[in-house]
Amino acid sequence: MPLDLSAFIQASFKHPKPANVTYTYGTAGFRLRGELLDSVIFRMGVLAVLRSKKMDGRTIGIMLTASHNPEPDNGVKLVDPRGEMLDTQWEPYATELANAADETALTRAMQKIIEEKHIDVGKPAHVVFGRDTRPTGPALIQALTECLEALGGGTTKVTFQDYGILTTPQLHYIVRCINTQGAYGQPTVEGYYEKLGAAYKKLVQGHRRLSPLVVDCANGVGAPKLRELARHIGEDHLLVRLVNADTETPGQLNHQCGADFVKTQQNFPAHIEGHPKERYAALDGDADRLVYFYMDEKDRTFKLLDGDKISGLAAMFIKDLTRNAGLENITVGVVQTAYANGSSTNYLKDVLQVPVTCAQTGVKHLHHEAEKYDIGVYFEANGHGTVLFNHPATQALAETRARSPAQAEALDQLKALSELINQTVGDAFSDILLVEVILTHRQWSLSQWDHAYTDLPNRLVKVVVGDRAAFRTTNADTQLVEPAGLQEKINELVAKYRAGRSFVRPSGTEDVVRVYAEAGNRHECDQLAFKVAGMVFDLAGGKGERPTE
Ligand code: G16
Repeated sequence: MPLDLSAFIQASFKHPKPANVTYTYGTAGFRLRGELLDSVIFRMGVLAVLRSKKMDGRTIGIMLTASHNPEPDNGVKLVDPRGEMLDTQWEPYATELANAADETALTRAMQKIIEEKHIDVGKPAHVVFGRDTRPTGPALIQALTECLEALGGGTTKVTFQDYGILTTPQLHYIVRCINTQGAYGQPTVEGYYEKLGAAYKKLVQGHRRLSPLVVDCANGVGAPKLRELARHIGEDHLLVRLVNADTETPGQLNHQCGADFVKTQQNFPAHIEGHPKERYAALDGDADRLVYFYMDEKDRTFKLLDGDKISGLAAMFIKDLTRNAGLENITVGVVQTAYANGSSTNYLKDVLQVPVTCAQTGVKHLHHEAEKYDIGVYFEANGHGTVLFNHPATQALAETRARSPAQAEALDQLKALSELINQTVGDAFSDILLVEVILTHRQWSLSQWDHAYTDLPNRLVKVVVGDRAAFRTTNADTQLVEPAGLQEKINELVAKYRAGRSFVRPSGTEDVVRVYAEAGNRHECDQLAFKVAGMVFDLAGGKGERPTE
């Protein structure tokens, strides 16, 4: 049956592509200044509809957010039926639709997808969407709605639902719930709180509650939503105090605060001075990343517990539980990226003795690697991650009969953990609850958790260059292929530093090139990072100020 596009083409005239912009699908979808995204969001409605038809009418999600980026930016992430990121094979289609110069090119691009993917356009499509708190969100939602309404006219059977303001992981959760007909949970925000809250309470039952957790909410959507979750769980089990929770004042989102700020600056965010007795955590702008931090009691310095520390803690706890549950055949593995601190990798391999895989940056890459383990723990150092339980692991949990009370308890706890953890994508809320469960069980302070291993000093520097597309990497982002010759120069530098390591890659979310370095001591690490950054700046037409220590 041919697709009736007359209403759609009329609607598309209202959302023309700006002539001078080329859109690139990055690490997590399209991301740039919100006012440049009207046509892109309109067209992502098309992609979601085609993807849903291809998947036999299963629900596809669209999240409007630019996560850790500054407030004027916005972006779009597409969610596949099981709640994971859009299949990477479809990314080129997204790029093609976004860059189609006019309606003729747009319909041609649609036709190409239909033909190449053998899509039966007579199939129904269902799309759900949400947005974060950015000021450009409502207008972009309007563009998306106009697309879906126009495509839904005639015979094409397109239905959709606007879930309003959500965290990114809440939308991922809802998509999975809808597509499993509720087996994963109720497809509502209430259902999400219910599922996580019930599992959390079960896991901390009978243990002494920890002191309050002060959470930097990046002045984003995490603030109202974490408040709701905490209310749902109740203060008897979880005490949180929200800081940087202002979603009303313009310009505050991610400004001097949030997980990305804390991780990259390695410092306290605005409105948190740091007190040795307090426990702190930070979310990013769409609440899919989490880092913890504290002030060291002895030397009163800032200490960071990033994604690597969270994955070490989770792997340690889960490994212990699988052993106590008698599930020796279940493999627990960890997936990291090149940004993982060298000490964390050593800790995982040598102390915990778990297999470790290194994946390319981007949760979409880590997620699929983690699926290869029975229980796959994946975290990026920036705090983005989760834990996946595959079918054999879930089956073993359901079918293993306990022969002792201790074994029964471990099995129950693992089952509750698999409910507590949002297995669709990295989720700062579910990760907070996971960390709090483990710390509650061990009655550990943040500093006791931190003592598992000592991070090698590390540094992340952003360099603005003429064209970041000139940078191409290989080997899970650890080596540069282009610009030619630059990797050799980096290698020469690195060889001069004890425990030195450095790599360079183009960001897929910001218009910068990222330089990462670590070395045996702070001084050498900073020196290495800025030498490499300076070299990148000089050789690749750096813009603005040359990076200096
Ligand atoms: C996104 C991705 C993450 C990635 C981050 C930075 O996070 O989901 O996997 O680590 O961007 O990517 P890049 O270094 O390419 O800019 P978020 O939280 O911003 O959506």
